This record gives sequence, C-alpha cells and structure tokens, in this order.
Amino acid sequence: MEQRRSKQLFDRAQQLIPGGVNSPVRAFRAVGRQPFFVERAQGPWLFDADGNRYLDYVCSWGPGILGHAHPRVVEAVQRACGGGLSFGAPTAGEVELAERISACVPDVEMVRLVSSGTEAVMSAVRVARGFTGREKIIKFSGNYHGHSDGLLVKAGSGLMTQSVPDSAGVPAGYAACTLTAVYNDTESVRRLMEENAGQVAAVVVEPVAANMGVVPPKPGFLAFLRQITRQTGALLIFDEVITGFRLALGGASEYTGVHADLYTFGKIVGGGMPLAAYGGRRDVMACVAPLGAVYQAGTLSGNPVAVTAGIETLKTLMEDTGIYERIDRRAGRLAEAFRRRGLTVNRAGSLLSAFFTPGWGEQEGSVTNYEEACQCDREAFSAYFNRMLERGIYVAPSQFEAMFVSDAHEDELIERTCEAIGESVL
Ligand code: KE4
Repeated sequence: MEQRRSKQLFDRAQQLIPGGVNSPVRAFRAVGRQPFFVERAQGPWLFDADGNRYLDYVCSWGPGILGHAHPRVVEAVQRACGGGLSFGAPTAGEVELAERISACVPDVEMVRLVSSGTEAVMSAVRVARGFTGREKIIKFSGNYHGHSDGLLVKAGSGLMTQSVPDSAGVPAGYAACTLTAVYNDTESVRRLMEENAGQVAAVVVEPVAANMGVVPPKPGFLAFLRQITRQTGALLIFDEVITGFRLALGGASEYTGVHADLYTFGKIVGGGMPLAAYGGRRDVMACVAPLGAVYQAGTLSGNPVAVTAGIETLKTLMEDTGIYERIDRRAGRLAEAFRRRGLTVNRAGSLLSAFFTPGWGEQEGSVTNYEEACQCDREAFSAYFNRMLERGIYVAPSQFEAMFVSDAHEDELIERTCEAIGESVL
C-alpha cells in the first residue's frame, strides 16, 4: 500500500506535535505501523493522502452515524458559516438543540452545551459534587470519561492501549477522590459505598462500556447502580458520549430502561463538530452558574456552526428512526462473521468489539470487565488489524476500542467486510 505522502506528513508532524498526532490512539502504536493521514471522507469511505480508500468502521470514534459528509449536514453547516463562525452570545440554534436533546432523552430536563466529552463529564462531576456537597466519585476500571485529572484513574481507551492505567501529572489528591470499582461487579460498588459512607457524590458509568472494547452491562447491573445511588444519596451519571443517540434515539436509558440523574453526550450530538453536552434533573442542573453556584463556562460553548451540525444530525435521526434497525442488523452480520472465526464478540446495537481472548479460535472466551479485556492477545489483534487495512478496511487500531456501523455501510459493503474478516482472522 502506497503511504509515501502520509509518511512525509507524519515525519513533519512529529517535529511539532507530540507523537505526530492530536490524540494518542491515532498514532497506531498498538498496531505497529505509521498512521495514514486522511484527506477527505464521504459516506462510509475515508481517502488518505496517498489516494488509498478505506471502508471506515471508526466513524471518527462514533460521531459518524450517518456516514461522512452527509449532504444535509454539510449544506446546513456551509450556510451557517456564511453567517459567522462564533458570537459568544446566545443563538436560536442552541435553544433548538437543547429542545431536541430533551425530546430524545426526557430525563434531560435542563442541558448545558460544551465543546468536548471531557468537558461534559468534568462538568457533570463538578455539578454532582456541588449538588451533594460530597467530594468522592466512583468510576469503573476500563471506563474512559475523557482526560480531566480526576477521571484519568484506570481509564480505558488510549491509556489502556498504552497499558498505563493512570496518567502522569495527575495530583495524588485528585486520584484519591476517585474510587475505582469493577465493571459488572455489584459487590465492588457496595464495598466502596460502605467504606466511604456519606462521601460519594456520584457514580459515573458508561452504561454500555466501549473503552475496553465493548462490554455491555450484565442484567441487573445498571438497576443496582440506580438503586444503591438512590439509597446512599449519590447521583448516577450516565456517560453517554458514545452511547448517546447511538444505541437508540433515547440512548442508554431507552435501550436499558434504567434512568440516571445526569447524562453526558458528545460525538453524535455534534454531528462530528466540537460539541458535547451535559444535563439531567432540573433540580440538579439548577446548581449551574449563573443560576447556581457551580461554575462552568466556555468561549465556544454552543458554537453556532457546531450546533447546526448537531441539529441536522438529530433531525435526520428523529425523522428516520429506522436507521437503528438497519445499523443494528448490519452489526449483527459482522458479529456472526467474527464468531465464525472463533472470536468472542460483545455487541450492543451498532457498537461491537471482537476480542482475541486467551485460546481464541479453540475455546469460547468472555469479556465482562477490564481485567478480562487485558488478557486479550494484542499481537493477534494487531495482525488482524493490518490484514484488514491491507484489504481496505479500517477498524479501530486498538483491541480496546469499538467498531461503529453507520447508515452509509450498505449491506453489500457489510458482506465484503465479512469476507475480509474471514481472510484476516487467522
Ligand atoms: P472527548 O473529550 O474525546 O470528546 O470525549 C471523551 C470521552 C468521554 N466519555 C466517553 C465514554 C468517551 O468514549 C470519550 C472519548 N472516546 C475516545 C474513543 N474511545 C475518543 C477518541 C480519542 O481519545 O482520540
């Protein structure tokens, strides 16, 4: 595969940008090759600087549920640009987007727009602390909630790929306020709650984990979190940066039937532009400045161009909820292809991961938490990734990320992918 132009760009990038990338997982370090540099994208396709074309199952890590450069979204964004890029003043679009988010997820009675998932989760945690007057939070190993200091404790995603569960530079004091439980293990939560009685402001969870690979909640796990947070006066925060508008139009609360106190959204809600959100119970969100005492602000919060992308994306999803059946069905076909090759597959709707669990191909494995995900064969994953890429199919360059299916992945392309899986999982 020709990669000369990408290599030139990567060499230049590494002179000025740490690792040559603006987010670690993009460096392809877990799969032992240099990254390709994208020139443009259309529908399910990415085109790189050397003219190579890839069928894209990363979808910009989730935003691309409609496929890249959806005409309706692009046209609206182009029109919005003509009216100015940023005002730092309220606009009608922000009201419409807030109304649409609340219409899709009725638990979101009030919502604040921000610019990244990290900012959304960081803010939601601060609101939970401000509302409860408590300092500690419980998260789960293998869950990733962005790179704010207090949440880089046993994060999954990029950090997990680097096998460094904590980040340098996080003050010990921050980590001390973050307690880490085991995903799908109710006893680990109960124990932390008992040991820190009256001190836990919130439990923050990926309602379907997707940063240690996809790990769905075991039956009853989320309901248990709902019950124990109610009992102890802690808030339940669903980090739906990935699952929001992905599992269903109403996200995880629709998909699982469990309802949280606060929600965070990112990725799809911004249609691929820098826009995220946090929101939930009106009494809790009433703590947010200027209404309440919890400060949070942002120059580009509710940016009119990003808001336009978000509105057009949600409008398209709201007008054609048949998309969810289409992308779920297609993801199911991919899961079958992986299982035929003896891999362990976790899937929730159009989110899936195929794991190279110990003894893969001979014995059935299971991945229900961080520890089990860490036991996967990363060399075998890397070989599979590279074989797929040589066949023009781009999956996430890490065992600990999800595969995303978009509405642009037509059935014929899914079948082509299934064939490539059969040739690449060896
Ligand atoms: P951002 O700050 O990257 O927009 O969102 C952070 C975040 C928060 N919560 C969840 C559940 C997330 O998955 C993320 C970010 N996801 C990763 C991919 N797993 C983003 C890709 C990257 O880090 O480059």
